[in-house]
Amino acid sequence: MTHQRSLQKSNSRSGKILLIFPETFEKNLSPPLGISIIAACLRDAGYEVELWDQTVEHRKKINWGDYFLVGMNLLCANFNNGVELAKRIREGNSNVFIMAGGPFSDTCAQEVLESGVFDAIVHGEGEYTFVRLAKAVKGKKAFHNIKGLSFYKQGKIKRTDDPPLIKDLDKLPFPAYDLLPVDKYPEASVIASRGCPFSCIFCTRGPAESKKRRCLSPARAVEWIALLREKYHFKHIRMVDSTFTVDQKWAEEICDLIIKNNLRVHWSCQTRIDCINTGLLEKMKKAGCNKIIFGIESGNDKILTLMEKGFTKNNVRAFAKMFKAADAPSVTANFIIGHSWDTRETIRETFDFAKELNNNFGFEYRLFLLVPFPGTELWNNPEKYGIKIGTDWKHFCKTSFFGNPLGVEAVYSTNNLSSGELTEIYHQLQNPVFSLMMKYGRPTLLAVYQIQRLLDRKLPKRKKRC
Ligand code: B12
Ligand code: SF4
Repeated sequence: MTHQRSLQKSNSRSGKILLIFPETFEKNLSPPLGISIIAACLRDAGYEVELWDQTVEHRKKINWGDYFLVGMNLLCANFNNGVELAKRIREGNSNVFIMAGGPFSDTCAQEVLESGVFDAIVHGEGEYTFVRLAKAVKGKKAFHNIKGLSFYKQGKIKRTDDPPLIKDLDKLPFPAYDLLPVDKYPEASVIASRGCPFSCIFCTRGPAESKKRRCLSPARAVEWIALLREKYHFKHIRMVDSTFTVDQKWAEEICDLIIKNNLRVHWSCQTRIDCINTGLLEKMKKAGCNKIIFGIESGNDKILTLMEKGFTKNNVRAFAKMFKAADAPSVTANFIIGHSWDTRETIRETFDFAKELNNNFGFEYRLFLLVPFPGTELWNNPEKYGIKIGTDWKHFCKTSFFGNPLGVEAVYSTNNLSSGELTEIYHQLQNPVFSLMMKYGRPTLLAVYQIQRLLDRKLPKRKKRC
């Protein structure tokens, strides 16, 4: 039925557009970039726009009749909430045109459209596509030739050609921060480049990303950081580029400009151990970088090769030595457990490697449970990798040490480990007692674990994060 509604919708008397980040199990730590950059583009094109980040403003008084167009950012984690919200919006305004974009919509357009509440999906980068679509919907014109969309046509889902990647990122406006309650976020994020040329099989990159990397000019990137520091008074900025230092000269220029402009900001970023050198590490620290996150992923060389990571444990050790000799920001090493080829033994190797880096080089480490997100090489070829993937979207989200680990469940099983076993191992890893279990064996440590739980009950409860 959705497909028959589309063109009559713009009869709505209203003239505003609302972009929403539907609620998930945790709050956004920083203003969501995707919808707020699109909002700025729409405003530049003359539309009246509002933003609602439901993760930080649970309830908001909204008169649905005011909008002719609503757009939502959908992740696996908020797809179900997005559908429920879209149903409520329709009850309040049956003429409204409802769109979705973001990682889940981009990779699972069929599922989103089959929910029956969305009129169209935007694939990839949404900035220019959404402005074109708004124009068509407002003017009651056909939108079926606009590139980068999926929608129902004559009962079938049609996907139009992909638009070209945005060439000049400097031409995009900065996010419309003034439309968000910025004081509700502890930090802000900046994306100075889009894309990553590497091929790790578990990685989705993100809808605005591809193998081809595009960068803001260093001057524009630093102007963005200065805006957040000086106008919005954020003290910490997370650079959310997939791999910040692929182009080391470019990264160094950004650092030079931060230093030259005396921005006095703390920032973090993520990159790879093979995309960095001593000079850059030291320059980053001088420019206020206080943490670099590296994806190390496994403590087993064979698995590193099979996942196409492109480096070995010895490469990591060599990097760690370089890091130790330099005046560098602190390092967090991310590991994933539950790769297709993981066994209890290789997970032990991963855990031991994390400890080795911690003991010898002071790296913090975090262990994530793998999630084969839609759009990854793993998701596209489960048989090839010997995994069976479930589709309970609410478990395609809680992956990690971020937030509350309770409720995290493996959404897949491998040839070696069932989803139950993976979940169990993950939860054991959340507890320091697990390290002893690795050393002394399961039965002894399960006993220690039970004793610890009994002791825990006598201690005051830990505060929940969200
Ligand atoms: C920064 C970031 C975070 C930050 C901040 C998020 C925030 N909003 O403030 C933190 C650390 C908090 C975070 C948390 C999580 N994240 Co996160 N995050 C990212 C990251 C690295 C960058 C997002 C970003 O800002 N991109 C830049 C902007 C410009 O791109 P964009 O958001 O994709 O938007 C573009 C398009 O998608 C599209 N678009 C987006 N929305 C809309 C809406 C409409 C209407 C339209 C038309 C178009 C459109 O147009 C935009 C502009 O081009 C991405 C990976 C990536 N590179 O994208 C992962 C990513 C989005 N996160 C992911 C996940 C899983 C999570 C967590 C669930 C992790 C966890 N805790 O277990 C949580 C959930 C967050 C929540 N609120 O519950 C996954 C989502 C995968 C999926 N299919 O669902 C991603 C893709 C990374 C991955 N693992 O593959 N995240
Ligand atoms: S995991 Fe990191 S290095 Fe690998 S493809 Fe994704 S963004 Fe690039």
